[in-house]
Amino acid sequence: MTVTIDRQGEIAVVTVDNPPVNALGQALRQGLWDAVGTLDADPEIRAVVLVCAGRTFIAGADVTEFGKPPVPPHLPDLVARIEAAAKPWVAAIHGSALGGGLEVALGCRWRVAVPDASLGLPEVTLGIVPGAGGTVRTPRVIGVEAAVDMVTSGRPMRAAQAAKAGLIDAVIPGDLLPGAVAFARQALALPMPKAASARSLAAPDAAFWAEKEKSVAKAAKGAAAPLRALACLRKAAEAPFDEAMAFERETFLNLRGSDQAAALRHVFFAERAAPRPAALRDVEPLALRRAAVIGGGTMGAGIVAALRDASLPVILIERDDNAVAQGIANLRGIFDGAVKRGKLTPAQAADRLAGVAATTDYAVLADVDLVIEAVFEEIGVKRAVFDQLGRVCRPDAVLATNTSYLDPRTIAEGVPHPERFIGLHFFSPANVMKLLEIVPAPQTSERTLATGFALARLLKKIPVRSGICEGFIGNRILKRYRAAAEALVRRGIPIAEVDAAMRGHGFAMGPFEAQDLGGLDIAFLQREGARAAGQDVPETLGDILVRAGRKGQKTGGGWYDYAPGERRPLPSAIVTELLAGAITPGAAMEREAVAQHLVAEMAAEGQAILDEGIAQSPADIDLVKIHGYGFPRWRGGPMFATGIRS
Ligand code: 3H9
Repeated sequence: MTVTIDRQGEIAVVTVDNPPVNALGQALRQGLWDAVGTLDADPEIRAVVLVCAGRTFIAGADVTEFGKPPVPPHLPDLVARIEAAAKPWVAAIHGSALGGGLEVALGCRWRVAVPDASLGLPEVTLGIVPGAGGTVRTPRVIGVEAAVDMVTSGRPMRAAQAAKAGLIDAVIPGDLLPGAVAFARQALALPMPKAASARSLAAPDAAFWAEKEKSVAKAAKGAAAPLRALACLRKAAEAPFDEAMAFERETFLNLRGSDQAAALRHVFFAERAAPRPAALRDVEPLALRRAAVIGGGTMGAGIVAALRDASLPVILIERDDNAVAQGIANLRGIFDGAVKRGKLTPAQAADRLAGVAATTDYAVLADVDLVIEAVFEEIGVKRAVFDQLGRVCRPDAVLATNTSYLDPRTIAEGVPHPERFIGLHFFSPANVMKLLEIVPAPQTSERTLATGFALARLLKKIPVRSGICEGFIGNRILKRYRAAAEALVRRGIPIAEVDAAMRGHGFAMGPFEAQDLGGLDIAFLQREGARAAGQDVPETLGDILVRAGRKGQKTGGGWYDYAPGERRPLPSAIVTELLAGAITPGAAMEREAVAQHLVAEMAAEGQAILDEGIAQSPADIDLVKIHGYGFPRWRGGPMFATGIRS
């Protein structure tokens, strides 16, 4: 039974129970539709409390229905029916009231929520706009400006903020249901508030909309839905209610069938599947209570911060007292930065730091459950660390190496109980970036692998399993992408054109600007290492620049010049001269063709990675590029964008 009715005197309690997230599938819509009729006809009942069983209030429309023809009752009609009911409804919210869930709540006369509830209209993140009055009722309840912010960003609000904005009428600190029933009883004694649809709003002027269009377009980076949502909000402010509803519905239906919406749904489901691979469903991971990180440099400190954000106590090991002090300073820098950006309070930052014990003494690792090594990317240094870990750690403690390029098999050689060894490739800054490549070695046990995934869930990261190859999934595709971009430059396409093409395609940066930011020297040193080891690695354009001292922004120039203290790339006459001998001008290329060519190159490498069994699915490759390399989410990743699907 999805919808049940219970009577508490003059108050009816309608309970929705549609696991896992009470999504508004057809059966639930029908159940609520019928409940309105039943309760309207019940003379004993004066008000209705709508509450949900399980972990959340209604989390939205059922996204799995989006590919199919809509079946009545349609959500906008259901919301209108609740709003027009003879008995007023109170939405009692816990967990998340998102999308259609919030739209149903907006059809209720009152909304109450527990303190940790969150309320939002995330439709734009799925490539659509709210389709059941979200853009029309929300500005009537919280004002146009706040509604624009909420709908075009898709960001949810916590209960306290929602109460301040007027989106909810009360925060219920104790048990939700009795609190909501008591609220309903008291509310009945007061004058009935106007339905959201009947409220008036102050329409802003044209200058307001022009400015919002600019800022929304900038943040959207090519995604269509945020601007369409803004158009709906403008209609809601300027046209009568019914006209605005019709406009929103039409916009919703058009976008629902769009490529962008399909891509964003693909990412939505891929992200939810990634942390729990089917193959590991029955494998119990090791419980993680205490962790250690070896190395407090940029990467190590970032990993410590990520572990502390998940409330794990952490031991940080460095090689001498100076390095210990530097590691602590790096951590302090991370937490202070979070305080400055308003992400942590000073007290929380102090608590994060207090949970780190930094030392040079490996003996204290005797009882940790997990050690992540994040020292210098050099095989000898790493093996020396694992030598020590092998001696002091519990035989069941998971020992992980954070490496981008080294072969985990070589690092693992000689580690006692090699079944507990695993590669974990974090992305910098490790406390911010969502991607975690999980790289099992041949002897890695299923339990160790499952622990890697459990760690990702704990750190709220997107884990992707990778087989062993140079660069794993992400950096291997990056290498191909960069080589293909260089090949275009060799054919005479200007560097700035290639970057502009990728930005125009939705990337935050083009391949050359990104190299200037990160530095050209790391990849150069790697190529040099391979050459020294006798491999045949052809000279790249990047090599020419590094040899001329151009390592990127940090040296004042790389692919571009930079004015002192500035980050704006300026086309460089020196680079033109340095590369002149390597360029053979060919036919010009449109920007869109440049972008499509480079995405196709990424996808071709992705296909090779799949064929070799390095990646488990095209969706995994998409997640890697989206979460680690700035691939535009609304294109679904390189595999989805080129039609290679699971
Ligand atoms: C909308 O409402 C449009 C309307 O305006 C217009 C209509 C006309 N549908 O995330 P989790 C599944 S658009 C179907 O791991 P959590 C999910 O796939 C919608 N399934 O849980 C997973 O399945 P499985 C606007 C859904 O506790 C399981 O539920 N709403 C939906 O970490 C658990 O998910 C949203 O965008 C759905 N809507 O987080 C909200 N949502 O177990 C999207 C989830 O088989 N949802 N599933 O892998 C969320 O943000 C999170 O799920 C939530 C819970 C915060 C609710």
